[in-house]
Amino acid sequence: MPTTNNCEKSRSSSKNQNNCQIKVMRKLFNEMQQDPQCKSMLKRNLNKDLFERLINRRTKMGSTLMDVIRSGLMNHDSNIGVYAPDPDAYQIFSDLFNRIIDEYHNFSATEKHPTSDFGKLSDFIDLDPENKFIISTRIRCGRSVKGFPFNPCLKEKQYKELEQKISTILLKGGAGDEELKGTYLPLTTMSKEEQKRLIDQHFLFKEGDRFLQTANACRFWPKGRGIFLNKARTFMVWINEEDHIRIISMQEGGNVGQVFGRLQRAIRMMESSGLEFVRDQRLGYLTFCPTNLGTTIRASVMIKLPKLSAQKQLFEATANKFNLQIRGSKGEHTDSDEGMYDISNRRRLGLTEYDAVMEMQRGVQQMIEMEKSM
Ligand code: ADP
Ligand code: CIR
Repeated sequence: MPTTNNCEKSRSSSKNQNNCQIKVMRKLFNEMQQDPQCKSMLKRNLNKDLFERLINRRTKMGSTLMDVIRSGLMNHDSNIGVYAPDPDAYQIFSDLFNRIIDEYHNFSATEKHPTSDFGKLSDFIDLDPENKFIISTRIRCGRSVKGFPFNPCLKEKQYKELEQKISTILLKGGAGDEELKGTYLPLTTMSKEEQKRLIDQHFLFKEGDRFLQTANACRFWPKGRGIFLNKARTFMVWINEEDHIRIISMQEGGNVGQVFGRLQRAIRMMESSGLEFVRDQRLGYLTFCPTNLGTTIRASVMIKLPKLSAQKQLFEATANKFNLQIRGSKGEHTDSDEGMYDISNRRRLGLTEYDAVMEMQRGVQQMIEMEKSM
């Protein structure tokens, strides 16, 4: 990882410090552009001209270009390399974000995200009724609470305020819906063993993600962070990890309809609680990472496809054909364990919630058919 110095770390509007930050940013930018190993969307989309054009811009909250690109400058193995330090950044740095958003979601600068539509639940099926391929199915979405900035601009007090607001709603919520009832476990009081167990079971977020750390998303950790989860471990909410809120529905097997139905009930419960979420006219729900904009939905299966995955090129080409993303078995930036892969819809913006989940369903259905015929 490239190094940075102290002056880069301080957020200040004073001219000297600003010049110092710009000097560091130029150096890191040049290092990234010259690194043949770096294949990130940041590198591809931020040319010298655009870099110089954006270098002095600031959002209303004082976020700079450095706040947007720090993670990509310091992690040359980033896929994307940018984050929005606050909601306004999508506007102020739109010349960079729009290019990356178009490349990732296939959503041009003139397009508008459709209104929410979860469609007909009965169209979603059990993808693996004989339990031969799919270990589990998970669908998650993210939400940002109105009136609060994103991670790099959140103060310690605001992390705690968000945690208090969201956990109170969750502990009260779920009236009449047993599956949505549960307990809140703050990270501050969780033992390391319990934390490891929950991570290994795929319920809890991992700690120390360097992409998030360098984006200034882990300040005051573990304060204000935690997980709400139901008894059956089929519904959970992450508080203040990458986004203010991550709502997750998951269960063993391949029943997409049951998982999506539970997620919809959880979203309705949160929406009727009085919490207001940040939604942009053009970009849909706003999130910290531009890959999560729009519906914010990532619908995935944890799956074993030994024959198809042995043919790496065909496996990847099939995923691309169906707009799917292949991740390792312990989340993003991890490897596959025992031939297990996490396969999900890649696009979340420019399509409805129904379409995002359907995109995963169709693609995985096709992959299972291919596996069976091999
Ligand atoms: P996110 O889904 O929020 O983008 P990650 O890729 O880090 O974040 O995944 C979070 C956790 O969810 C990881 O432990 C990952 O293995 C787990 N996970 C993802 N999809 C599934 C699935 N279908 N079944 C079980 N666990 C899953
Ligand atoms: C990266 O650029 O690789 C990290 N900041 C994570 C990006 C989001 N995830 C993704 O594209 N799969």
